[in-house]
Amino acid sequence: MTGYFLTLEGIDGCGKSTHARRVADALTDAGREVVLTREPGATDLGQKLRKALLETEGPVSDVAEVLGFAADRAQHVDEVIRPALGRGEVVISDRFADSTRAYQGSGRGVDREMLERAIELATGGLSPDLTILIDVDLAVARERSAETASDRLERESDAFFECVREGFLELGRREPHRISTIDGSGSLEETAAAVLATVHERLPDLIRSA
Ligand code: Z5A
Repeated sequence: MTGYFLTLEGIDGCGKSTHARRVADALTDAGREVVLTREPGATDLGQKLRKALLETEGPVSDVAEVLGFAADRAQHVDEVIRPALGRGEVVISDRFADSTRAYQGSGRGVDREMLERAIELATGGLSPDLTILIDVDLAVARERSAETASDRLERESDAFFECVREGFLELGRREPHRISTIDGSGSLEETAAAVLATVHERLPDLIRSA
């Protein structure tokens, strides 16, 4: 059986963790082995890097931030993602390399070539079969994530998050064959139905070969 790699992306509070769980449940019900995972923090090393990346109070340089997320991703790919794909499982990751492109690239303004070199090093060229980008405007995202604790990145300005959102949308326009952009501003059920319809349409073998 072929392994598949799906990622969900979007700004904080767009609903991607909720919809990643929904897709995982639907594919498990269809008889697939599913690994639901996330970045940063899916491994033991990743947990420590996540804490450092999101909770450090002192200064963190842009390059250190890029390399921190890259180190988390390298361990994630090596320890979790590649082995599961090798076993023919479906890997669903809540965030992957597009988050680096949007947050560190469009948000922080880090040089694109440098980012792509770090991504290539961390992933060894592994790219998702399908990425679902859940797009919501900032007001909706802020309302949805209002009750969760605020970390170093979540404290960034509205202008930063507008750049990150636009960065994600630009990635969707640039790579429409891989990235499917879904309007996440409707109800939970409406968005869940749109996400599942996209998975069925883009990866018909995923269900057929179950
Ligand atoms: N980061 C980075 O900068 N560079 C990188 O390379 C990587 C990450 C990999 C990780 O934060 C931070 O790391 C993140 C980007 C950065 N920082 N920011 N800002 P995290 O893992 O702690 O959190 P997150 O991934 O940003 O988001 P989240 O808190 O997990 O939220 P979410 O996944 O987008 O949303 P949710 O938890 O699924 O939903 C939020 C609520 O909305 C929840 O109560 C849902 O029931 C509700 N919801 C969801 N969908 C709907 C709809 N359609 N209608 C109504 N309500 C809904």
